[in-house]
Amino acid sequence: MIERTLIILKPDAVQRGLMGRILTRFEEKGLKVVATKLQVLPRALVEKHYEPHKGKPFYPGLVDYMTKGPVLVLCFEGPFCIEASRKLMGATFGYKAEPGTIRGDFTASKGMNLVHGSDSPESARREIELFFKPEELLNYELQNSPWMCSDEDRKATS
Ligand code: IDP
Ligand code: MG
Repeated sequence: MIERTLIILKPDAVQRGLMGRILTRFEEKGLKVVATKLQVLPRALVEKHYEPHKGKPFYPGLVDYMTKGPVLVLCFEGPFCIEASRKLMGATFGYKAEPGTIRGDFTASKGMNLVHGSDSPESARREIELFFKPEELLNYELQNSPWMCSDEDRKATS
């Protein structure tokens, strides 16, 4: 199944100069960037994006953190892209995330965890629509795609 997911390299990833290393993880996995923008996110957009967490104790701090500086917003596409990306990211809290994952390798913080990734097809759809206009999502083939995605991958549902 070819899916799309929304990934955000959070302000700490930009400030710590980790954008390249984090992006490499996704590229090496064989996921294709179909849209990207570097942006200081308006508060209202962050509030909408994290609406499912509204009311939780960490919500105000999360909104502050996400608006503190530029972020790199990306849409990736690939086989089982949503689950694959979540695995690359690791567990939410850096100190609990497995070594080898992005969070596990680069942070021990609870909330300041470098990267966002959609957690389901429904949230991916909602989030991609929040951050990108349809015409900003590019349709193109990577030269090596026949070696990264089989017919079975395309047809499978999970
Ligand atoms: P996820 O990013 O792994 O999907 P969520 O539970 O969706 O994790 O939480 C969204 C974001 O909110 C986290 O990535 C993290 O930045 C922040 N967050 C979640 N729980 C806490 C907490 O207990 N303390 C501080 N920040 C938190
Ligand atoms: Mg989440």
